[in-house]
Amino acid sequence: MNILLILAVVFGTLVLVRLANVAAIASKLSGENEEAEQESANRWNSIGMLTFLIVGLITMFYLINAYAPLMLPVSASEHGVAIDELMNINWIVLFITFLITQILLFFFAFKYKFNKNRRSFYFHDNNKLEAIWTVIPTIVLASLIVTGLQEWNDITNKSDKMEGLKIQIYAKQFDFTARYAGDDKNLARTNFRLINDVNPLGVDSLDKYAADDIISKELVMPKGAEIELVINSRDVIHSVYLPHFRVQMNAVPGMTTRFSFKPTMTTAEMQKETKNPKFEYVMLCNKVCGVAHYNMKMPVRVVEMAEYQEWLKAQPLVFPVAGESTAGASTATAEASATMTSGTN
Ligand SMILES: [Cu+2]
Repeated sequence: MNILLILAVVFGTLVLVRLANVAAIASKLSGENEEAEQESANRWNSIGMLTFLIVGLITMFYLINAYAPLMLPVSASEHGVAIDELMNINWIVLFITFLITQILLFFFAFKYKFNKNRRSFYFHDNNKLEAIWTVIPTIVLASLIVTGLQEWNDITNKSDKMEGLKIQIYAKQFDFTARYAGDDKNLARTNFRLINDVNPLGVDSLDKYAADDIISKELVMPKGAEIELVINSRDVIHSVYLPHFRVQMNAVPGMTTRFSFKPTMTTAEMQKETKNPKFEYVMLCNKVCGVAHYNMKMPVRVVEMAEYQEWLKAQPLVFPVAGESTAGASTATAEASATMTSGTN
Protein backbone atom coordinates (compact mmCIF):
# COMPACT_ATOMS: atom_id res chain seq x y z
CA MET A 1 0.00 0.00 0.00
CA ASN A 2 2.76 2.44 0.98
CA ILE A 3 4.85 1.53 -2.07
CA LEU A 4 1.82 2.10 -4.31
CA LEU A 5 1.35 5.52 -2.75
CA ILE A 6 5.01 6.45 -3.27
CA LEU A 7 4.89 5.24 -6.89
CA ALA A 8 1.72 7.29 -7.48
CA VAL A 9 3.43 10.44 -6.12
CA VAL A 10 6.60 9.82 -8.19
CA PHE A 11 4.74 9.18 -11.44
CA GLY A 12 2.31 12.02 -10.74
CA THR A 13 5.26 14.41 -10.39
CA LEU A 14 6.82 13.10 -13.63
CA VAL A 15 3.55 13.67 -15.49
CA LEU A 16 3.33 17.24 -14.17
CA VAL A 17 6.92 17.95 -15.28
CA ARG A 18 6.16 16.59 -18.77
CA LEU A 19 2.98 18.68 -18.96
CA ALA A 20 4.93 21.80 -18.00
CA ASN A 21 7.48 21.05 -20.75
CA VAL A 22 4.73 20.59 -23.31
CA ALA A 23 3.12 23.87 -22.23
CA ALA A 24 6.47 25.68 -22.56
CA ILE A 25 7.05 24.32 -26.08
CA ALA A 26 3.47 25.14 -27.06
CA SER A 27 3.82 28.74 -25.90
CA LYS A 28 7.07 29.07 -27.83
CA LEU A 29 5.39 27.77 -30.99
CA SER A 30 2.42 30.07 -30.52
CA GLY A 31 4.87 32.99 -30.39
CA GLU A 32 4.54 34.12 -26.77
CA ASN A 33 7.61 36.02 -25.68
CA GLU A 34 10.26 34.71 -23.31
CA GLU A 35 9.59 37.36 -20.69
CA ALA A 36 5.98 36.33 -20.23
CA GLU A 37 7.08 32.73 -19.99
CA GLN A 38 9.63 33.60 -17.28
CA GLU A 39 7.01 35.54 -15.37
CA SER A 40 4.63 32.63 -15.42
CA ALA A 41 7.36 30.24 -14.21
CA ASN A 42 8.23 32.64 -11.38
CA ARG A 43 4.60 32.89 -10.36
CA TRP A 44 4.18 29.12 -10.23
CA ASN A 45 7.42 28.71 -8.30
CA SER A 46 6.32 31.26 -5.71
CA ILE A 47 2.93 29.56 -5.34
CA GLY A 48 4.81 26.26 -4.91
CA MET A 49 6.84 27.80 -2.07
CA LEU A 50 3.72 28.97 -0.26
CA THR A 51 1.98 25.62 -0.77
CA PHE A 52 5.02 23.78 0.59
CA LEU A 53 4.98 25.97 3.70
CA ILE A 54 1.28 25.43 4.38
CA VAL A 55 1.23 21.68 3.61
CA GLY A 56 4.46 21.20 5.59
CA LEU A 57 3.10 22.99 8.68
CA ILE A 58 -0.21 21.11 8.57
CA THR A 59 1.64 17.77 8.22
CA MET A 60 3.96 18.66 11.10
CA PHE A 61 1.12 19.50 13.50
CA TYR A 62 -0.78 16.40 12.40
CA LEU A 63 2.23 14.14 13.07
CA ILE A 64 2.98 15.75 16.44
CA ASN A 65 -0.59 15.00 17.45
CA ALA A 66 -0.69 11.50 15.93
CA TYR A 67 2.52 10.31 17.58
CA ALA A 68 1.98 11.99 20.95
CA PRO A 69 0.67 8.74 22.52
CA LEU A 70 4.05 7.08 21.81
CA MET A 71 5.92 9.57 23.98
CA LEU A 72 7.17 8.51 27.43
CA PRO A 73 4.74 8.98 30.32
CA VAL A 74 5.60 11.28 33.27
CA SER A 75 8.94 10.57 34.89
CA ALA A 76 8.98 7.84 37.54
CA SER A 77 12.08 9.25 39.25
CA GLU A 78 12.86 12.41 41.20
CA HIS A 79 15.61 13.82 38.96
CA GLY A 80 13.61 12.84 35.86
CA VAL A 81 11.14 15.67 36.50
CA ALA A 82 13.95 18.23 36.20
CA ILE A 83 15.28 16.54 33.05
CA ASP A 84 11.82 16.66 31.49
CA GLU A 85 11.49 20.37 32.31
CA LEU A 86 14.84 21.07 30.67
CA MET A 87 13.83 19.03 27.65
CA ASN A 88 10.54 20.93 27.34
CA ILE A 89 12.33 24.30 27.50
CA ASN A 90 14.65 23.10 24.71
CA TRP A 91 11.70 22.01 22.60
CA ILE A 92 9.89 25.34 23.10
CA VAL A 93 12.96 27.35 22.05
CA LEU A 94 13.58 25.08 19.04
CA PHE A 95 9.95 25.12 18.03
CA ILE A 96 9.59 28.92 18.12
CA THR A 97 12.85 29.37 16.19
CA PHE A 98 11.81 26.77 13.64
CA LEU A 99 8.39 28.36 13.08
CA ILE A 100 9.76 31.92 12.69
CA THR A 101 12.62 30.99 10.32
CA GLN A 102 10.64 28.59 8.10
CA ILE A 103 7.58 30.82 7.79
CA LEU A 104 9.80 33.81 6.87
CA LEU A 105 11.90 31.73 4.45
CA PHE A 106 9.02 30.40 2.37
CA PHE A 107 6.78 33.45 2.70
CA PHE A 108 9.56 35.76 1.50
CA ALA A 109 10.26 33.43 -1.44
CA PHE A 110 6.60 33.89 -2.34
CA LYS A 111 6.29 37.62 -1.66
CA TYR A 112 9.56 38.79 -3.20
CA LYS A 113 9.46 36.87 -6.44
CA PHE A 114 10.98 38.73 -9.36
CA ASN A 115 9.15 41.89 -10.32
CA LYS A 116 10.45 43.88 -13.25
CA ASN A 117 9.09 47.13 -11.79
CA ARG A 118 10.96 46.76 -8.51
CA ARG A 119 14.60 47.68 -7.92
CA SER A 120 16.47 45.82 -5.22
CA PHE A 121 17.81 47.81 -2.29
CA TYR A 122 21.57 47.52 -1.87
CA PHE A 123 23.49 47.81 1.35
CA HIS A 124 26.96 46.54 2.09
CA ASP A 125 26.61 45.47 5.73
CA ASN A 126 24.78 46.32 8.90
CA ASN A 127 26.74 45.93 12.12
CA LYS A 128 23.74 46.42 14.36
CA LEU A 129 21.81 43.62 12.63
CA GLU A 130 24.78 41.28 12.76
CA ALA A 131 25.34 42.02 16.45
CA ILE A 132 21.68 41.18 17.17
CA TRP A 133 21.66 37.84 15.36
CA THR A 134 24.95 36.84 17.00
CA VAL A 135 24.29 37.98 20.55
CA ILE A 136 20.73 36.63 20.97
CA PRO A 137 21.45 33.03 19.86
CA THR A 138 24.67 33.08 21.92
CA ILE A 139 22.81 34.04 25.09
CA VAL A 140 20.02 31.51 24.48
CA LEU A 141 22.37 28.62 23.63
CA ALA A 142 24.79 29.40 26.46
CA SER A 143 22.00 29.46 29.03
CA LEU A 144 20.59 26.16 27.73
CA ILE A 145 24.03 24.54 27.96
CA VAL A 146 24.82 25.96 31.40
CA THR A 147 21.48 24.88 32.92
CA GLY A 148 21.92 21.43 31.33
CA LEU A 149 25.41 21.07 32.78
CA GLN A 150 24.23 22.21 36.21
CA GLU A 151 21.45 19.63 36.15
CA TRP A 152 23.84 16.87 35.05
CA ASN A 153 26.30 17.82 37.81
CA ASP A 154 23.53 17.68 40.39
CA ILE A 155 22.54 14.19 39.21
CA THR A 156 26.07 12.77 39.05
CA ASN A 157 27.46 14.51 42.16
CA LYS A 158 24.85 12.65 44.13
CA SER A 159 26.22 9.42 42.69
CA ASP A 160 29.66 10.18 44.13
CA LYS A 161 28.70 10.68 47.73
CA MET A 162 25.52 8.64 47.99
CA GLU A 163 24.90 5.98 50.57
CA GLY A 164 21.91 4.40 48.92
CA LEU A 165 20.62 0.92 48.27
CA LYS A 166 23.42 -0.58 46.19
CA ILE A 167 22.39 -2.78 43.28
CA GLN A 168 24.97 -4.07 40.84
CA ILE A 169 23.90 -4.32 37.21
CA TYR A 170 26.13 -6.76 35.41
CA ALA A 171 25.84 -6.63 31.62
CA LYS A 172 27.05 -9.19 29.14
CA GLN A 173 26.17 -10.29 25.62
CA PHE A 174 23.14 -10.46 25.77
CA ASP A 175 21.51 -10.02 29.13
CA PHE A 176 21.63 -8.20 32.46
CA THR A 177 21.99 -9.68 35.94
CA ALA A 178 21.26 -7.73 39.12
CA ARG A 179 23.07 -8.31 42.42
CA TYR A 180 21.73 -7.03 45.73
CA ALA A 181 23.94 -6.30 48.72
CA GLY A 182 21.83 -8.15 51.29
CA ASP A 183 21.65 -7.32 55.01
CA ASP A 184 25.24 -6.01 55.28
CA LYS A 185 24.38 -3.33 52.66
CA ASN A 186 27.69 -3.89 50.88
CA LEU A 187 28.39 -5.66 47.62
CA ALA A 188 31.26 -8.14 47.80
CA ARG A 189 34.16 -7.49 45.41
CA THR A 190 34.22 -9.36 42.12
CA ASN A 191 36.92 -10.67 39.83
CA PHE A 192 36.37 -11.79 36.26
CA ARG A 193 38.80 -14.70 36.83
CA LEU A 194 36.27 -16.21 39.26
CA ILE A 195 33.49 -16.34 36.66
CA ASN A 196 32.18 -19.85 36.07
CA ASP A 197 28.85 -21.60 35.54
CA VAL A 198 27.75 -21.37 39.16
CA ASN A 199 29.25 -17.92 39.77
CA PRO A 200 28.32 -15.94 36.66
CA LEU A 201 29.34 -12.57 38.15
CA GLY A 202 32.70 -13.72 39.53
CA VAL A 203 31.82 -12.72 43.11
CA ASP A 204 34.80 -13.24 45.42
CA SER A 205 33.52 -15.66 48.05
CA LEU A 206 36.42 -14.78 50.40
CA ASP A 207 35.08 -11.26 50.76
CA LYS A 208 33.33 -10.77 54.11
CA TYR A 209 30.35 -9.16 52.33
CA ALA A 210 29.79 -12.12 49.95
CA ALA A 211 27.64 -14.40 52.08
CA ASP A 212 24.39 -12.49 51.79
CA ASP A 213 24.71 -11.19 48.22
CA ILE A 214 21.68 -12.01 46.12
CA ILE A 215 21.35 -12.31 42.36
CA SER A 216 18.26 -11.76 40.28
CA LYS A 217 17.18 -11.69 36.65
CA GLU A 218 14.65 -8.98 37.47
CA LEU A 219 15.36 -5.50 38.82
CA VAL A 220 13.00 -4.84 41.73
CA MET A 221 13.26 -1.51 43.54
CA PRO A 222 11.42 -0.09 46.54
CA LYS A 223 9.56 3.17 45.91
CA GLY A 224 11.08 6.27 47.53
CA ALA A 225 14.48 4.70 48.28
CA GLU A 226 17.74 6.14 46.98
CA ILE A 227 19.02 3.54 44.53
CA GLU A 228 22.66 3.39 43.57
CA LEU A 229 23.27 1.32 40.45
CA VAL A 230 26.82 -0.04 40.32
CA ILE A 231 27.33 -0.90 36.68
CA ASN A 232 29.80 -3.35 35.12
CA SER A 233 30.21 -5.17 31.83
CA ARG A 234 31.79 -8.54 31.16
CA ASP A 235 32.59 -8.17 27.45
CA VAL A 236 31.80 -5.07 25.37
CA ILE A 237 30.27 -1.66 26.05
CA HIS A 238 26.59 -1.93 26.89
CA SER A 239 24.29 0.72 28.24
CA VAL A 240 21.87 0.61 31.14
CA TYR A 241 18.84 2.51 29.91
CA LEU A 242 15.74 2.96 32.06
CA PRO A 243 13.62 5.30 29.91
CA HIS A 244 10.76 5.68 32.41
CA PHE A 245 13.22 6.87 35.09
CA ARG A 246 15.24 9.04 32.67
CA VAL A 247 18.32 7.00 33.57
CA GLN A 248 21.07 6.02 31.20
CA MET A 249 24.68 5.05 31.91
CA ASN A 250 27.21 3.07 29.91
CA ALA A 251 28.39 -0.33 31.15
CA VAL A 252 32.09 -0.37 30.34
CA PRO A 253 34.33 -3.45 30.60
CA GLY A 254 37.18 -2.92 33.06
CA MET A 255 35.60 -0.10 35.03
CA THR A 256 32.66 0.64 37.29
CA THR A 257 30.13 3.31 36.42
CA ARG A 258 27.35 4.48 38.72
CA PHE A 259 23.97 6.11 38.59
CA SER A 260 21.91 7.19 41.60
CA PHE A 261 18.22 7.96 41.48
CA LYS A 262 15.02 7.72 43.44
CA PRO A 263 11.99 5.89 41.98
CA THR A 264 8.83 7.80 42.85
CA MET A 265 6.06 5.65 41.37
CA THR A 266 5.36 1.95 41.81
CA THR A 267 4.50 -0.18 38.78
CA ALA A 268 0.87 -0.25 39.96
CA GLU A 269 0.78 3.56 40.21
CA MET A 270 2.26 3.90 36.73
CA GLN A 271 -0.35 1.48 35.38
CA LYS A 272 -3.01 3.81 36.78
CA GLU A 273 -1.22 6.92 35.48
CA THR A 274 -0.91 5.52 31.94
CA LYS A 275 -4.38 3.90 32.10
CA ASN A 276 -2.66 0.74 30.88
CA PRO A 277 -3.14 -2.27 33.19
CA LYS A 278 -0.36 -4.10 31.32
CA PHE A 279 2.27 -1.39 31.77
CA GLU A 280 5.68 -2.65 32.91
CA TYR A 281 8.94 -0.77 33.41
CA VAL A 282 11.88 -2.06 31.43
CA MET A 283 15.65 -1.79 31.32
CA LEU A 284 17.15 -1.82 27.84
CA CYS A 285 20.65 -2.04 26.44
CA ASN A 286 21.20 1.19 24.55
CA LYS A 287 24.49 0.43 22.79
CA VAL A 288 24.64 -1.67 19.65
CA CYS A 289 26.60 -4.49 21.31
CA GLY A 290 26.19 -7.43 18.93
CA VAL A 291 23.73 -9.57 16.98
CA ALA A 292 21.19 -10.03 19.77
CA HIS A 293 21.45 -6.45 21.05
CA TYR A 294 17.85 -5.75 20.01
CA ASN A 295 16.67 -8.32 22.53
CA MET A 296 18.88 -7.35 25.47
CA LYS A 297 16.61 -6.20 28.26
CA MET A 298 15.56 -6.84 31.83
CA PRO A 299 12.13 -6.62 33.46
CA VAL A 300 11.88 -3.87 36.10
CA ARG A 301 9.39 -3.51 38.94
CA VAL A 302 8.94 -0.79 41.55
CA VAL A 303 7.03 -1.86 44.65
CA GLU A 304 6.34 -0.58 48.17
CA MET A 305 9.14 -1.14 50.71
CA ALA A 306 7.34 -4.00 52.52
CA GLU A 307 6.73 -5.90 49.30
CA TYR A 308 10.36 -5.34 48.32
CA GLN A 309 11.60 -6.86 51.60
CA GLU A 310 9.38 -9.90 51.02
CA TRP A 311 10.65 -10.33 47.50
CA LEU A 312 14.30 -9.96 48.54
CA LYS A 313 13.95 -12.72 51.12
CA ALA A 314 12.76 -15.12 48.45
CA GLN A 315 15.73 -14.58 46.11
CA PRO A 316 18.62 -17.05 45.78
CA LEU A 317 22.01 -16.21 47.31
CA VAL A 318 25.06 -15.98 45.08
CA PHE A 319 26.55 -18.78 47.17
CA PRO A 320 23.61 -20.94 48.27
CA VAL A 321 23.81 -22.45 51.73
CA ALA A 322 23.68 -26.25 51.69
CA GLY A 323 20.20 -27.52 52.61
CA GLU A 324 18.75 -24.01 52.51
CA SER A 325 17.42 -22.15 49.52
CA THR A 326 16.83 -18.71 51.00
CA ALA A 327 18.66 -16.05 52.96
CA GLY A 328 20.34 -16.51 56.36
CA ALA A 329 23.81 -17.59 55.29
CA SER A 330 26.63 -17.51 57.80
CA THR A 331 30.26 -16.62 57.25
CA ALA A 332 31.18 -20.26 57.69
CA THR A 333 29.18 -21.28 54.63
CA ALA A 334 30.72 -18.47 52.65
CA GLU A 335 34.11 -19.88 53.48
CA ALA A 336 32.92 -23.34 52.53
CA SER A 337 31.77 -22.10 49.13
CA ALA A 338 35.02 -20.19 48.83
CA THR A 339 36.91 -23.46 48.97
CA MET A 340 34.51 -24.83 46.37
CA THR A 341 35.03 -21.87 44.07
CA SER A 342 38.80 -21.92 44.26
CA GLY A 343 38.64 -25.66 43.69
CA THR A 344 36.84 -25.20 40.42
CA ASN A 345 39.27 -22.59 39.15
CU1 LIG B 1 24.15 -4.70 25.11
